[in-house]
Amino acid sequence: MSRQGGPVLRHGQNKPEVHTQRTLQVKVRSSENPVRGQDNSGTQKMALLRVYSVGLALLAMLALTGGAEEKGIQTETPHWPTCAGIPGRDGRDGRDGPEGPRGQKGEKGDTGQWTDDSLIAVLQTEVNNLKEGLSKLEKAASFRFFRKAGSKFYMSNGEVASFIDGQSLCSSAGGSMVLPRNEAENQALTNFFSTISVDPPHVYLAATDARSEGTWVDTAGLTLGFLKWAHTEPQNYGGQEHCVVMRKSGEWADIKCIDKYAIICEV
Ligand SMILES: [Ca+2]
Repeated sequence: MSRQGGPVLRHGQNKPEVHTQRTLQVKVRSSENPVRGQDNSGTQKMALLRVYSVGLALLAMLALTGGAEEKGIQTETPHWPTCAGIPGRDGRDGRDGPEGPRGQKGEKGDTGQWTDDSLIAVLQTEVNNLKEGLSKLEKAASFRFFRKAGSKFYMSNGEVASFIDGQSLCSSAGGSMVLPRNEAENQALTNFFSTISVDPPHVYLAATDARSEGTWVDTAGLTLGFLKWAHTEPQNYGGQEHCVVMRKSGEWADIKCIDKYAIICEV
């Protein structure tokens, strides 16, 4: 039995062609215009080349993106589960640091209390000072003229004598011949001497250069640290002036030690 509408297979013929819709369309178009068929083949090649190029570009983009993600994964630090061990011993103490700045001055403390020993020591010192002052006053009061100047007493009877006699007079009274050690004492002695009327108006000082000309020393042999020479003095006139007197003006001059001048003592 034959099928209607189906292909007829004859002897000597090849296997019947099976045409799909696509092949039929291509065949129809190829049979209609062979030259145009060649154009379609070139167009397809160009289309394939474009698809191939686009595919290559997509692969390159995927490779770059994948590479970047891969780098990100490699740089990430893995976190491993940890387990705390036994704590170690404390380390050694470090060296002392440099000294810090000085602090502010503190408040004044409370006044301390006297102890029996310290109070007795202070009272003993005061008693000794009073005794010394009283002794000086008793000696000074034995003279006709006396005056307190600082810690000293100047005293005189207004008499005149040689240097040697004047030293003996003062020593026997419990004092010594006057000798100013500084400008203040020189001025105090000048003031006291101005109240005494004697002639000539000069007073002996306890200094000499008898042992070494020009080197003025006190009765203990110590070189004087204070001098108050008048203009053109000392002269050592005639090579015999080895003692010194103070004038009413307070200035000094060298004289002969055997000459008689006012005597003032001090204690
Ligand atoms: Ca002299």
